[in-house]
Amino acid sequence: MDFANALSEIERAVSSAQVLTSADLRATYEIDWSRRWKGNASAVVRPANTDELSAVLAVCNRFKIACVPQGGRTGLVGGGVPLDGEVVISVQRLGSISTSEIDSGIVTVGAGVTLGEVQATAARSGWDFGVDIASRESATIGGMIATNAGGMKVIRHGQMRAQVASLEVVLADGSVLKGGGASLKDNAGFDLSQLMIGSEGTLGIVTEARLKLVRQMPSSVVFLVGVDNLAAGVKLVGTLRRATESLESAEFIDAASMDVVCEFLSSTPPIQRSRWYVLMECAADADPLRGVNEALTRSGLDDDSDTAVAMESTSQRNLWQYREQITDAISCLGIPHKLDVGIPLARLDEFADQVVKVVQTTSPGVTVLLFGHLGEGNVHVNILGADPDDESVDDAVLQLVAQIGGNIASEHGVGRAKARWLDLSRTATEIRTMREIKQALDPHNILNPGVLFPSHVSGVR
Ligand code: 2HG
Ligand code: ZN
Repeated sequence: MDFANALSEIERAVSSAQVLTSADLRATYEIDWSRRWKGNASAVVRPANTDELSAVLAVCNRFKIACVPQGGRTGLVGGGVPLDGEVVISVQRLGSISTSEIDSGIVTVGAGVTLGEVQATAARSGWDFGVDIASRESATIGGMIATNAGGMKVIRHGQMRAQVASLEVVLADGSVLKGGGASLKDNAGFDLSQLMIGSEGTLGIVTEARLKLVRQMPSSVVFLVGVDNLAAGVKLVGTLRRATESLESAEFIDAASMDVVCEFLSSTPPIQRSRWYVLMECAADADPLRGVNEALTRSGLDDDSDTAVAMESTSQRNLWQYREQITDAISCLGIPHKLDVGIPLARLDEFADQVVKVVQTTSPGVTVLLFGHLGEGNVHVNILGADPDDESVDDAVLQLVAQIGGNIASEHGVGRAKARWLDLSRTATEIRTMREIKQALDPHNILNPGVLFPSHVSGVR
């Protein structure tokens, strides 16, 4: 009864057309992109602006209704999927884009704007955006901020956190937190916008962001080299970083991932078969090859036979697809276990050897694929062939990560997938402090319960 009353209040706030309750209309909002996370929502609410979203949260807070904020559903840790009858709050209709501060290198966008739209807006004004991920046409800025997304350009520009000038966020009780104003520097107390970034929808719902843009680099080169081990790849990246400031991306692909993506693309590897492949991009005002050849030579990798170099956009896109299409290629073969982990660069090689052994011992016969962002030691461990609900393989990988001094969530967040392992990466004091902040901002635990922290309040009806 309470829920019916709450729903009529919500309908009054956003109109009944934007409250989806029938199973067929809810269906696409109840499953994530990877098909790993699927549940049911008691309703899907689609506010058109901050005032509407604020009114919706105020009602949910009063009736203690659990909510799952949702963007483009491209997350990979179950952070945006209702598993337990929560109300989904979709930000997809928050689609405003303002270029009024474009001369200061700032664009202001609604949470539902996709990364691709931000990139296109930036490009039209002679700017670029510092974060890029393969799901750019679907991933929304709100979700990317909530998860502090990383991607292919972190080595040069940092993660989402580094691109945010200020945020507008609706808190659990419906009040609106607007950080930063129009100034470019703001040192008056806590940086609450930064607190929200990476909080995975547990502290508030981002409605609008002022994003910092970066310079466009007109000349670029993409190259793929084969290396025998990841230590050689790490050395090459270090050599390049010392030789040039133009390094924009440094990615790695193992032989198993290259096989899978080649099969998917009906293609063959662009260079000789190798145990590992390193894909890099350098971008500069001019002469992007400056420093690159020297670094390759110094690393003993200048032999044409195992290096592919692309100078113009079509051949560059062609090389990039061997890295960007791996996720889709794996998805065609089944529902993988995905473990996005951060490993100290000095121990990357050791981790790559050990993780395969550990997984094969825990779950004999499965396929392990390793690829990711070399600059940050960010490994995407994908495991095909294990039962999606059997967490023993996840446990084995995450325990190894902790033993080796790595972190359990490098760029995808903790979500529901890794909440039970949070203490492998955070101390008891850190977890207590995080819980105290959560309790202060969302005392009824209505925002994304079960995400980040293991669930302790079911909260729905
Ligand atoms: C990537 O870097 C994404 O391609 C997806 O973060 C990683 O599919 C994955 O595991
Ligand atoms: Zn990634």
